[in-house]
Amino acid sequence: MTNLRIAIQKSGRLSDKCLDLLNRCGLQFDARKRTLIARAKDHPVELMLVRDDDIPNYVRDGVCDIGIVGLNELEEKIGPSNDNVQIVRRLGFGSCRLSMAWPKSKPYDGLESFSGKRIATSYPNILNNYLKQKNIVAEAVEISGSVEVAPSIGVADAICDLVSTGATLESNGLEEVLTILKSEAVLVRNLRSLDDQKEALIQKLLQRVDSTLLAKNAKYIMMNAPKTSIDQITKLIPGMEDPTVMPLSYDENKVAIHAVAKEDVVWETMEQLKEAGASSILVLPIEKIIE
Ligand code: PRT
Ligand code: ZN
Repeated sequence: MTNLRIAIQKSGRLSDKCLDLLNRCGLQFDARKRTLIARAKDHPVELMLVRDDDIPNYVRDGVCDIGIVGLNELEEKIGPSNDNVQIVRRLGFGSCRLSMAWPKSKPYDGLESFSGKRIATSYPNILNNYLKQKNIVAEAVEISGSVEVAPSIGVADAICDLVSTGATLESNGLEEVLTILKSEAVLVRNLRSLDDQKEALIQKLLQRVDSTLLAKNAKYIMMNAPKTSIDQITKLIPGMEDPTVMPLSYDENKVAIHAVAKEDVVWETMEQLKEAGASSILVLPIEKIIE
């Protein structure tokens, strides 16, 4: 069997989170040296550390079997549907949006304002598809970095770029006016080049990814509560299923409630639980879940 090859970003915003996810799935790599290929400990798996721009094509062409990449990069490089590549999981990190932004100093009057204008972007394919869909004729000016400075230096009238907090647009006098694509890191696979053993390995990896994603948001919650408030209390906990309710030896009017909450338990929920009579409330992280 040849090794299963996984491509991730060598060095950038997604690198550490990708390595962390794979570690949690039981795959350990010596990727500190940041060589092109790192072999996993105890598994027939290789990690390819590359630029994120190359990952969609590597997966499409079978250079790698699996890749983790931003949805923005995937859509730009190979489009939303490709016979050879499938998005198998959305991973919930690297969240951002591809948006159109317009200089605050100029009047903006809806999408029509972009007609006949030059729009700087690193995502010309996504932008051109969008403009075509909306029947807007405008020029996409491709720029590979610092897109946000293009209007101030006269290279373009507006921009189309990734936004996360909005601080970069703000500090360049730009206003986000339209979102074209909501993005996050996705796990993609090649659909063709896999033998049975690789296929089995991918299925195992996907199960572990699911467990990891489930555990990441879930919390284990424990508390004591008056018997009379059990119903009220269990309704307050987000995504709680089948709590375990146990008698307390020292107080027959009270019980201990233990449960897995499928979502984070925020301070407000804990305060409401306290108001409903709960005490000694503990919220603990969960490392792994298999359902
Ligand atoms: O070297 P390589 O080609 O591998 O890396 P890169 O420089 O192309 O990518 P990198 O590491 O910057 O980003 C990798 C991926 O992270 C992107 O493809 C997105 O899927 C995701 N991501 C999430 C982001 C952001 N958030 C983000 N905020 N990528 C870029 N930005 C940039 C954006 O371009 C803009 O310059 O951050 C700035 C805006 O941030 P805010 O917070 O000021 O709005
Ligand atoms: Zn890149």
